[in-house]
Amino acid sequence: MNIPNTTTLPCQVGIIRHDWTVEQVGQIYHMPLLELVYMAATVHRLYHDPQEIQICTLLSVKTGGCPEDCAYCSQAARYHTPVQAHKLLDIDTVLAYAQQAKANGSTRFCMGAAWRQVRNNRDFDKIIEMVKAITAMGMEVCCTLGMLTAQQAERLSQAGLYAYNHNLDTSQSYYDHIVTTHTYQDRLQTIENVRKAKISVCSGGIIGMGESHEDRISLLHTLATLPEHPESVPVNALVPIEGTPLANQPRVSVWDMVRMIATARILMPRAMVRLSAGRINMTEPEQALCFMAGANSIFAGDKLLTTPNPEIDADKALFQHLNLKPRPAFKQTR
Ligand code: SAM
Ligand code: DTB
Ligand code: SF4
Repeated sequence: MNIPNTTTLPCQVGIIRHDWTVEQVGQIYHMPLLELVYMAATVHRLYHDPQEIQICTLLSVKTGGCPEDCAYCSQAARYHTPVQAHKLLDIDTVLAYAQQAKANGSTRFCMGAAWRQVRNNRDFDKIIEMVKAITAMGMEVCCTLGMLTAQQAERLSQAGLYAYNHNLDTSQSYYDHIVTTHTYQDRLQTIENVRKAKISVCSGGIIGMGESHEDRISLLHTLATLPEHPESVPVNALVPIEGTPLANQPRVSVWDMVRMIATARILMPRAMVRLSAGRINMTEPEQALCFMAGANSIFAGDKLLTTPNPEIDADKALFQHLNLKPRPAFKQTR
């Protein structure tokens, strides 16, 4: 595609490609910011209705006590964080949250559990029941439960699970600065298991963990060169958590969020790009710039998993000011 008035790139944009080179990703990522936003906005309009934003709600169905050492996470048992741990919530409680999320306009409900991996036990049986019941309510159901085997992915798929979130989080080479209790290859394997079970893949990352621009470029390159692009790509700004190794990281600049979102949009044109953690610290115009750069999904509700998120009323005002409308559930991207 030729986009007028943009920096000429020695590569094609606007088409679905899986053969991006790291150099090409770097060239896009480092474009002059407004040129980058313009290119991303143009690609966005080829594949999506730019007025539509997907509204998702998160619920932590099992909080804290996780054996892993992810340096950003409030739920890792080894760090002394302010999070109150709890066992798996019962089905009725979760269904009540899902009903409320639907009533507030969410079309996707994402359940998170602080597990290293799923085990074939009663808790997994309960999750399966939750997936069935929330799917029957007409919502897209997503889970993020840690590592999955191919058989477990298949079981979730049979229950109607629409999407599975499993983030790569950062570059392969920076990963062991952040996590040592599982590997990047483990993450890729779970994503492959999810893909094989015909569940939609949600995978993205976090910025602000001390990584370099090259690490961010490498993360985007890995995602954009998977055999199939993830259907959704969450871009999280680190929420620094007291007690974790990353507690004192400086706040991510909005320009970095915009650059990350715009590059993801150009590399993976069909994906839903989610402006995820970090909205609580952003003004309306800053969020608008992220939407302009190709973000078309958010988490709504006053809590993410364990940290605060903008109030429903603030988001309603944002949608009104920008004339945005919620994207219907199960809509296929063109
Ligand atoms: N245990 C599962 C796993 O590791 O995939 C699911 C839950 S985990 C909390 C889901 C994702 O939330 C992480 O991969 C990370 O991208 C994001 N996340 C967690 N804590 C965060 C934080 N403090 N700031 C930004 N993103 C965070
Ligand atoms: C994702 O990429 N971000 C969400 C969701 N997937 C599971 C989680 C953000 C968590 C932010 C920190 C917290 O609330 O604990
Ligand atoms: Fe947190 Fe998930 Fe890592 Fe556990 S595996 S510490 S819940 S990010």
